[in-house]
Amino acid sequence: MTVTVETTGAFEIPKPLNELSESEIVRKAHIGRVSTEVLRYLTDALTGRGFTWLLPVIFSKSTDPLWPDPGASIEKRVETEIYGETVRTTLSMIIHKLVASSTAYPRFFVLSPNVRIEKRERKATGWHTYEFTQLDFEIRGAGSKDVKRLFEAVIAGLIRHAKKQARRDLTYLGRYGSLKAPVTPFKAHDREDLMAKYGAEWETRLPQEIREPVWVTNIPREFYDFEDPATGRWDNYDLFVPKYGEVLSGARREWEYGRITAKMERDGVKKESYTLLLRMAKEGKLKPSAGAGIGVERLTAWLAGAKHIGEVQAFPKVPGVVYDL
Ligand code: ASN
Repeated sequence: MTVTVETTGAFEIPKPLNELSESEIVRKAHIGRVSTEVLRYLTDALTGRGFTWLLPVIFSKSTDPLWPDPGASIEKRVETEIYGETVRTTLSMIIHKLVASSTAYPRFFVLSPNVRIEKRERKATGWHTYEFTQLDFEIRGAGSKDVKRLFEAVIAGLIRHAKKQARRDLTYLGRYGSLKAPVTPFKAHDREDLMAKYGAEWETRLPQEIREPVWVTNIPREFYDFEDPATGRWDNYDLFVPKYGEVLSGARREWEYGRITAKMERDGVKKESYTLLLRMAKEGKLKPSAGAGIGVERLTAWLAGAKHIGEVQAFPKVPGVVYDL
């Protein structure tokens, strides 16, 4: 297959490995080494802090509804039948995380492939792919502050590590000088204030304005993020990095049966797709937790100064393009 190279104005659409020129292969290899250091550092940082490392799943009866989520743009949901039952490919492992952190794995992470068939127009954002990997983690009994402080330390440590261990690669990529370990704690902005300042386009405007990573809190979305019934505020947090955008998304979680079902009813989420989760909640077996998922390719793209997130993937999955591999 030949992928026609198209320019979107800002960048070329990433090509498959067999179509790269010699200099493009060298660039790809440098990005591959930055990616290796990102994975090495993140997995060491979490296992070193007592996290259990689980392996991912692909097919499940329940997966993330990704609804309502103002940022979601799903063209098609992948469902198939196995052994007479309908299963879905993983949109995110959030449901698995709630169950796992409430039972055998109070503190764990997983490198999880997510399949999200994004609308074609997202090819041009440079920031979406229809398969990507989340480093998804969950901590029983934790709150937002715990997760935010933990990841500020991890991001700052990662940048110091990458500048040391991937110095040659970052220098080749022109990123060594501009990549600075951020000042912690990061600033936090309420989404309502950002809407007042930048309007509905805040998600694209914010990365153009900031010089350091910042948290954005209080974003209305799926039932599993905690919403304070008294104030209506959402106890969730996304991490935005300069020029690129959101690289991490997470929250303190809902765990009470009445609240989860009320939110599902309000949002039109089918309860029959979440039978096991709801049974556990009803029996009081879901425990309070907090966590988040990091887009591994996005985080690497920011570190490496990639032009398109697909450049970070050995086998790019750019919306609208079906590759051989
Ligand atoms: N991984 C995210 C979280 O932990 C959920 C998602 O990807 N939709 O909150």
